[in-house]
Amino acid sequence: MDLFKTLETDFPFDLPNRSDCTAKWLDDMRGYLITVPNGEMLYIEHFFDKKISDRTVEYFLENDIVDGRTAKWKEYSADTLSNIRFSNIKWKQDYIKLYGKVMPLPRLTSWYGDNEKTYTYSGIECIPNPWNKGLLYLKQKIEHCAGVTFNSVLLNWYRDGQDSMNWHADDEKELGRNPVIASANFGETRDFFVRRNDDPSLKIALPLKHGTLLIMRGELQHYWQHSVPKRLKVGGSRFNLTFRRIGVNQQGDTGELSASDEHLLSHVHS
Ligand SMILES: O=C(O)CCC(=O)C(=O)O
Repeated sequence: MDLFKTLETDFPFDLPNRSDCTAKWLDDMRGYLITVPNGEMLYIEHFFDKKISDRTVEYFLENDIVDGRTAKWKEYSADTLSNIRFSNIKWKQDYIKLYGKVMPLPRLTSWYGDNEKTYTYSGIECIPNPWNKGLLYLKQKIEHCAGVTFNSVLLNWYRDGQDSMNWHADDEKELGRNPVIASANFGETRDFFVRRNDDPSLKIALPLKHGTLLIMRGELQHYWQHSVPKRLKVGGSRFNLTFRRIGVNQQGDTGELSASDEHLLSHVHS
C-alpha cells in the first residue's frame, strides 16, 4: 500500500473541496475512484504502459503517404486527408450544421463496432467499421478492468490543441440508462472537464495522459456534462477512444462480464 497516495493533496487531478466529491486510491486497480453526486469515475493514470501507448499512436497514424510522426496534420485539408489511406483506422472529417452554416467538427473521428451498432450524435449517423486487431486488443484490456463488455468505440483525433470537444453528455438513447463509458487516451495530455448540469460552477478537471483510462459510470451522463477545451500550447496529436455499449441495456442486459465471458476474452490477443 502506497501511504502517500492517501494524502488528499496528492491527487493528479483537481477535485472541488466538498464533502460529496471524494477520491480514494484503489490498490487493486492502481487508480482512483472519484465519487461525485449522481455518478462516479475510475481514473487510472497509467493504465497502458509507454510501449503499448507509443505503439497505439503509431498504429492510428500508419498510412501510405506520409510519416505519421512528423506530418503537420492540421495543415492537411479535408480533401487531402480523404486521399490518404490510413492502414488501420478510417479517419474522417465530419460536419455539423450550426446556425444554418455547415461547419467541420474540430477533430477527426472514426466509429468501430459490432455489426449494425449504428450510433447517432449531433445529427451525425455513424455506421460501424468492423473491429480490427489493435482495437480488439485495447477493448479486451479495458473490459477486463471495467467488468463490462463493449460493442462499439468512437475514436477522436485531436490533431493539435486547437481541436476540441464542446460540453455534452453521452446520453443518447441507444446507450441506455446509466451507461458505462470507458475513455482511453494516447498522445498529448489534454484536460477533460466534468461539470454538474444544475450547477456549472461545480467542475472537475482531469488530465488525460498518454495511457490514461477513465471509466465513467452510474448516473453521471444524466447529471453531468464533459468537455475537452482548446489548449493552444499543445502542438501534437491526442487520440481518445470512448468504448460504449449500444442498444443492449434497454433489454435489461447490463453487459457485466460473467466467468465464461472472461474466459472467452483470453482468446483475443494482439
Ligand atoms: O476526448 C475526450 O476525452 C472526450 C470524448 C467525448 O466526450 C466523446 O467522444 O463523447
